[in-house]
Amino acid sequence: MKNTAGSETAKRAAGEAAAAEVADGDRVGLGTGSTAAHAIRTLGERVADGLAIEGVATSYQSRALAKEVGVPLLPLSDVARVDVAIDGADQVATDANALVKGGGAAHAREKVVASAADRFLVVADDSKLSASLDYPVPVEVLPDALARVERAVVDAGGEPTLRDAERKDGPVVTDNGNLVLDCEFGGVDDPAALARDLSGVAGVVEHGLFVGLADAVYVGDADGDVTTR
Ligand code: ABF
Repeated sequence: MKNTAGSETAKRAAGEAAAAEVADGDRVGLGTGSTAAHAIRTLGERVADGLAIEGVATSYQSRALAKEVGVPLLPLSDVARVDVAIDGADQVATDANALVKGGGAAHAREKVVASAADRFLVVADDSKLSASLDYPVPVEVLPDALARVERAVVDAGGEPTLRDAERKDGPVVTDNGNLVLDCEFGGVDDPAALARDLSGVAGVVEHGLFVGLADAVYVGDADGDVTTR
């Protein structure tokens, strides 16, 4: 369940601006989604011009794109820290350091990379900004724990929906072999508290609330202008 609003010009502007922050010698986390893809393509162009970096992909999709554009890769399993990570979001709270991610079902690896980053740069078009978080929170679930986690989400005041694959019958399966529940909470008053509650449920592999992780948010608009928050 992906937030697809927002212009391509805005996404490209945000992705390019964040990619410009990457320096020679950096180890770089490569996010997932259409906005992060602009950053990866820009990094590919900079590598062709002589920039020496090592990329760490957050998904099959970002790994494939990095290979296509010539960004050298390290396996995530070998990496304890990266200098900078660039990734998109489905919703960005304007009044708190909190994001909803996971529309691409890659949020478990995305969070590993973001938490390993000295600087985590979020890239988003301006349609993603919101005074508070009300976007459904993706929760990656161990398949055998589905019923247990669904009940825990309901107990926490949420309404879980199993994410279905768009082009075939059956549920979405993540790169890690798990399922995704999109959990509607109406509005999330206290993202840190909900993040703690969800992390405490056995069978939750990872959820899409990213609280206190972003060091900067690059917001693009339809004119191609970028503001940093
Ligand atoms: C990833 O891609 C996700 O965490 C987020 O769900 C999504 C954003 O995609 P896009 O940039 O295409 O809107 O970053």
